[in-house]
Formats: sequence, C-alpha cells, structure tokens
Amino acid sequence: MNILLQMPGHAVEPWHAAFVSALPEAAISVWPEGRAIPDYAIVWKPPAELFTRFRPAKAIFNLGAGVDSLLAVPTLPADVPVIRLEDAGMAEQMCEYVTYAVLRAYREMDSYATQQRAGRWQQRERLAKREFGVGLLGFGVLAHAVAAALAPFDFPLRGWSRQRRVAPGIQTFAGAEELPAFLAHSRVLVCLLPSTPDTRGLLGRATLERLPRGAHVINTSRGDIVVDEALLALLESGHLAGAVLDVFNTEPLPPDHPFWHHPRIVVTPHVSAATLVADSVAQVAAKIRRFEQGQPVTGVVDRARGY
Ligand code: NDP
Ligand code: OXD
Repeated sequence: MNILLQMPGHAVEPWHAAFVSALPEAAISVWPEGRAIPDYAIVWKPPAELFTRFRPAKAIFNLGAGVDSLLAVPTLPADVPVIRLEDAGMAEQMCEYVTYAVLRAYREMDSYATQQRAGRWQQRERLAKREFGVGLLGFGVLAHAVAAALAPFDFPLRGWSRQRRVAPGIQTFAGAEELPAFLAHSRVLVCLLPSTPDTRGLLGRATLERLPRGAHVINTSRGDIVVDEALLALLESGHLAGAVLDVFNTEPLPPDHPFWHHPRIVVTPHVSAATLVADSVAQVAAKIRRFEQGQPVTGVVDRARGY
C-alpha cells in the first residue's frame, strides 16, 4: 500500500513517524516526493500541484474536521472520496473553549474587568439563567459534545442543523425557515457550522439582528461565516454585548484589523481545537484498514453539500 503524506510548513516529521508506526505495512512518502498513483493521500491545505502530480487511487484523507480549504483546491479529483476527521480529540478541546466563553459571558467577566480597571467595587445582579439560551449553530459532532459539556450548567440549550436532529433536553431547529426562531432566544450564539456555499456570510446584519439584545457571539468554526462589518456595527450599537472569535476571514488576522483592539472582542489565533497527532493518526489508520477490507467508513464528505 502506498500513501502520500502532506502537511504545510515544517510539521510533517511527527506525523510521518506516527503513520509509519500505525501502518507498518505501508510505504509512506512525504510530499513533494512520492509515487504517481498512491493509494491514499493524507493532506492538510494541499497545494494545487499535489493533485496534478499525484492522483490518489482510493481516498483522500483531510487532516482536519473542516474540508473547506481542500474542496477549494481546483485540481482535487472529482471522483475520489474525501474523508474528514471526526472529533479525533478535537471535541474535548472545543468543549473547554466554548464552556469558558459561555461562562465568561454569563458571569459578565468583561464588565467586571472594566470595573476593576476603574477601581469600582460593584456587585452586579445575576442574569436569569432561563433567559440565557445558548444556541449551537450547526449541531454536528463538535456541537453535540459541546451541548453535553454545557448540560450541567442548566442553560436552555438549542441546536440548529440542516436536517432535524433529536437530542434529549435540547430544543432543536432545522433549516432556513426555523433559523429566526432559533436565533430569537439565543443569548449566546456558538457558531460550529462548516464553511460551505450555504453558510458563508450567513452571520450578516440581518441574521445577527435577530439575536436578543445583549447577545454574545462565539465563532470557533470558520471566519467567513461572519460578516466582520456587521458584527462590529452591532457591537457598536449595543445590540451585541461581546464576541469571542477564534477564526477569521483572513488568517492570521491582519495587524490593522479592528477586532484586535476592540474592547468587547476576544481574539484567539485558531486554537480552539488543535489537530492532535496521536488521535488523528489512529483514526485515519483505522479507516484505511477498513477501506482495505472493503468496509464502509464514516466521515465521507458530501461534495454537493460542501461538508
Ligand atoms: P459536522 O459536519 O459534524 O457538523 C456540521 C453541522 O453543521 C451539522 O449539524 C450540519 O447539519 C450543520 N450544517 C451544515 N450546513 C448547514 C446549513 N446550511 N444549514 C444548517 N445547518 C448546517 O462538523 P464538526 O462538528 O465536526 O465541525 C464543525 C466545523 O468546526 C468544521 O467544519 C470546522 O470548520 C470547524 N472546526 C474548527 C476548529 C478550530 O480549531 N477552530 C477545529 C475543528 C473544527 P446536519 O446535521 O443536518 O448535517
Ligand atoms: C479543523 C481545524 O477544521 O482545525 O480541523 O480548523
């Protein structure tokens, strides 16, 4: 079995070592070396040249949960299955990040930080929990884990997806027609949608205005789902109270971007859930073995939907 491995930058060595140890029967080349027709390509943000030089025969594995950058590669072969990472150690990290951001909003830590800077001792009235709905925009693998992590805190939880999902204790909404009802009671909106032709720019002014006054936005999936100008305008008008942003339209976030110094925006550099070597290699290796045995694998991307 021949495998082509590609990772951008200098990060490839630990991945190569882990794949060699997980799949000792395979010949694993590291881009830009390799055989013309590898059985599998394992990639993250590959250059277009990769698929003109190497045409994987069986499958392409994406070393991330989101496939937007891979699907945008113009040379990506149309008829080779693309398989993404599912959780692979990312769900736990996402739970930590989102739980922190939700509690930070609910316990008004921004306001206490402002009071501290002013040397003001003032106890704020506790917000009513039943009015502090947390809306998970995108209710897939990561959002389900986040919902389970938030459940003990007793916020009203709601989830929005394309198809209707059923989850105990969570109010679920499906499709564009139910989006306004979903937004209306989401005091915190957590964006866990993939970036697709249907979701890019979804969080523009008209959508964000449907959130209750004083709402917070947490975006940990992809920056291009949010319209930056709309978010800034609604923070300025007071309709939105704050935002915690891990992902951006342009990454790294440009030095002159207004998000950097905005008093009610927290910026982190795409760190909410890192791709972990051991978990990811174990998942991909297990799927390659299933593939070789002719068994079905999960995480196959539907190219028409874009995720
Ligand atoms: P999933 O594919 O499991 O979940 C995606 C969810 O979004 C599904 O519930 C899906 O609906 C819903 N969805 C997609 N399109 C629409 C639409 N047009 N309207 C309504 N709902 C829609 O993905 P994951 O949970 O694994 O990951 C989510 C995203 O998180 C990734 O795509 C990636 O971009 C991002 N990510 C970011 C990381 C970071 O470090 N910042 C790390 C890992 C992932 P349905 O259930 O009906 O299919
Ligand atoms: C991913 C990411 O999609 O890290 O996995 O952003």
